[in-house]
Amino acid sequence: MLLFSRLIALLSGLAVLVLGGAALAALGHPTPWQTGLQDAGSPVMENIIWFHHLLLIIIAIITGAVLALLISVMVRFNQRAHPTPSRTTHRTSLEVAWTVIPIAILVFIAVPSFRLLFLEQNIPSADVTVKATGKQWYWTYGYPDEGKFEFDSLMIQDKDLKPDQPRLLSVDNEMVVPVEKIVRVQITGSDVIHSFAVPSFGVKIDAVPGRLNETWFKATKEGIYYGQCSELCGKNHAFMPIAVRVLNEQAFNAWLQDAKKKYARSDSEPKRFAATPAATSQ
Ligand SMILES: [Cu+2]
Repeated sequence: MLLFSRLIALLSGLAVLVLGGAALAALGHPTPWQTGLQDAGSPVMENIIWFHHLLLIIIAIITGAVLALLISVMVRFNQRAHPTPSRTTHRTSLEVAWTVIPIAILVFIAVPSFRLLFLEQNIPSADVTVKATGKQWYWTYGYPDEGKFEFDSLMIQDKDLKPDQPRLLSVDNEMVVPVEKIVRVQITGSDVIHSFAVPSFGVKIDAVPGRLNETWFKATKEGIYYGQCSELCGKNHAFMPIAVRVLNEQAFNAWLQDAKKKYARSDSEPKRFAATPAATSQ
């Protein structure tokens, strides 16, 4: 009974940690003292958070059960309480149990795990395709189905920040997508390996030169979602954030018409490294 109440205390402590963390989290960006994951802005991230909580509960139960066993052994089988030890060395039913129970737990975890992997990797038919190219040290976005335009997205320096712009995350030209639409993101690198990551969408995928990777998300709420390059790519790795602005369909279409004119290029060659002076490796 005592052990049971200890287990409950441990679990409720963990629940406070998880819920407290969730309460501190925000949609689209990290907050000071946040301990949990960022709030979900896409169905995939909702599933990731659900799976994370499920695993945390399973881990807590296992840890509590092992702790209870250890304590009960220490109390019941120490030399004072139990001076003549039993000479038993084998017990088939016990050995079967400690093999079968862990297997059952792993199978129980595997089912939602594979379901989640399938959700992430099986890209539904897309409403919008965005191509993101990682460069030292900024991102270039293109909308291949909407014409040839591309634009560079550079971090805003501290001295140029407006009051509502978070430091090290804000950019001059955001990637823009419509709300409640399937967005396919094609990712590549132009120099070294970068990684395109937006935590609220549950997206993280390498940007590898010479290879086109694909992922997807469906933003469930309008707003601005921040992420960062997540593969060490050289000296300004920390200064190539990702900002995704999610608009309603009408506003998105208006932006698209503007963008086609604003970022139109007179030459057919893509503009290279126009935003930073001659970039070199490392
Ligand atoms: Cu990087």
